[in-house]
Amino acid sequence: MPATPNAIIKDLPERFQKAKESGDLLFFPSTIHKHVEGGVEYEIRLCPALQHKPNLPTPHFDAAQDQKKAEIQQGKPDPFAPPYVPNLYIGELKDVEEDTDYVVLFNKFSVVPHHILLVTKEFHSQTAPLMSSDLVQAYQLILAARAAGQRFFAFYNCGNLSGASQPHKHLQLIPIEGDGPPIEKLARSVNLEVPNKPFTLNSLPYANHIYRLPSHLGPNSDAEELSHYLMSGFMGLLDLTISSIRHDPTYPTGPPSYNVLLTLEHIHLIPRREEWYVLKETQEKLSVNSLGYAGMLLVKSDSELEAVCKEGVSNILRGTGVGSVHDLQVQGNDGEQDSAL
Ligand code: B4P
Repeated sequence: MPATPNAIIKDLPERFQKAKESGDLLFFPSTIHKHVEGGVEYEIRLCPALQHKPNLPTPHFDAAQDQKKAEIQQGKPDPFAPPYVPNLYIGELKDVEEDTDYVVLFNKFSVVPHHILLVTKEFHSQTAPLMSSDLVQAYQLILAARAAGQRFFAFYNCGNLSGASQPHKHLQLIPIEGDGPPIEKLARSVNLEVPNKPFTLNSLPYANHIYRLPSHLGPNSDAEELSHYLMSGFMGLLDLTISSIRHDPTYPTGPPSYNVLLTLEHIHLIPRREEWYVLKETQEKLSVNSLGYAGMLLVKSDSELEAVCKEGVSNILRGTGVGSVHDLQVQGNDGEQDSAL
């Protein structure tokens, strides 16, 4: 029996506690370090306990069009397929418009309490673009959290070079304290001349494409209206992302990789060309996923923290992202407006 987004959000604290106490959910304590650079206050999360979590090899998502292939490539069962671990299973959601089912699970390796995964019930590949139902279900969870006085945002690591480690299609949602992730705050400060056209944050040294959702979207919006705005925004950003990638002559072959951030107010798409950044100082490899492009990086030791600050967060994000061709996109009228900061 499908649950509602409100019921999922309401049950999180009690279920999280139970999952943690059972030992099925592993919680890794961390501390946040603020790092100001180029006018952005980045959040670098130091989590030494994660050193003991093995890094999963990145699966080759391109060939993983079904669950069995994905399991063979990973050399182990798909953790997002049934039977679900009862303490990690929160409930199911159904998108009636698109007749698509989802399961909501706790992230087994949790750094932020109440970090959840919105997983397609049938196997779909993590290289596939988001569909209307993916966006609507994630947005409805964000709205349900807002109604309960909390701020959540969703992210999607799409493709081999995006920081993803599981080939079964999943979005992730985490709560955030204060008024949002650092890069979202920057996006919010932009005054748009044309309200429904994508824009870019020019002060960031990598290609980024952002769409502002209309402010009237809320708990009273029906799925059809949400789908209309979320999909037209997402498709416009995806075109620009592909265009940014096409302008990079050395971009690796294969399906494009990119990160998606979905907040109450914006959709962000960031094209990716590298999963890892090698820190000059220590030669350590830093994995960057969507959260990095929200302005939230994860490090596993004091020396890594120091090396990241020395290297500069914007150099790291430029290294794993793609160069901006915003001016060409505006001249070519590729659907992006001239902006911002
Ligand atoms: P992916 O999209 O495939 O990859 P990811 O979020 O980059 O996490 P990754 O697995 O690469 O872990 P990492 O060491 O970088 O997402 C897969 C998700 O499924 C992850 O959340 C993973 O933990 C979860 N998962 C894997 N096996 C599972 C299972 N059997 N059952 C349920 N869930 C399972 O990072 C470690 C953790 O820190 C991740 O949760 C990551 O999302 C989180 N994290 C990274 N940066 C962070 C930041 N700046 N702030 C807070 N948390 C951060």
